[in-house]
Amino acid sequence: SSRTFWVGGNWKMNGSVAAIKELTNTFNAGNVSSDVEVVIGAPFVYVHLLSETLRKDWAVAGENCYVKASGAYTGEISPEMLKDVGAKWVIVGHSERRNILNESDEFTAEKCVKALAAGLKVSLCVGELLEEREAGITQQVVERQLGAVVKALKEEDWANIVIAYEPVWAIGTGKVATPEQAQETHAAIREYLKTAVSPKVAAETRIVYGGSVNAKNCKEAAQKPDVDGFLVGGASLKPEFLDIVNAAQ
Ligand code: G2H
Repeated sequence: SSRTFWVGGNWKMNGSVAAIKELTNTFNAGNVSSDVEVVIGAPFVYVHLLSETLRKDWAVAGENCYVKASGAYTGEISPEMLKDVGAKWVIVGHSERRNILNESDEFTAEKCVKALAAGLKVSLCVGELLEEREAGITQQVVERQLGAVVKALKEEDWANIVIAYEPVWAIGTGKVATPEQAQETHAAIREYLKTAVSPKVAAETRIVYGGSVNAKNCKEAAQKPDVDGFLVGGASLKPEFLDIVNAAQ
């Protein structure tokens, strides 16, 4: 397809100056395909360091942002600030923000709008909880999460969005979704985009899988027609991330 394979790292709240320098050296020396778009999400305080030291064919992401450019919002970080220190992307709506920080679908959608307006690209995370999968409402949950964003964006905005499908029961648990489970939900998301946005956006938007992806399990999933890459947590803190970048090769 015309969809360039996309692999994101999400370091979450991990790292230190020393550890990041070491990992960056490993990544910078890695032999990876030029057919892959690679983005590394780092904690806010390390975004500047990473954007100055990371190989220039890879991009840096913030892991979150606020919905204002500046002002009296103690402790928050704006998309404009992320851009100022070299980020090209931001991760929005990660399940840890939705579920631990109680961020709503609407707040998440507003972050997408403000991040895009500031010139950042967005890795938009969606995904169901274990009890939601067991209740058979995976698709409803994902469509509710996406629906808030669909409502807030214009059609052309979708060129700067990558959707990360991350079933919450597979996150950091070692319980990876099967390639068939990922493909099934990705195909359903694409079908939803066709009617909710447009056939063009459905065909062109990258939908990547996240949740316990590692160097061993990525190869088979990468072959599925609607799996356009990965968002990688734990394994993005290790040299094996380079193998995941090359998963589709
Ligand atoms: C899902 C993923 C990265 P992990 O949160 O966003 O993390 O690969 O550690 O499950």
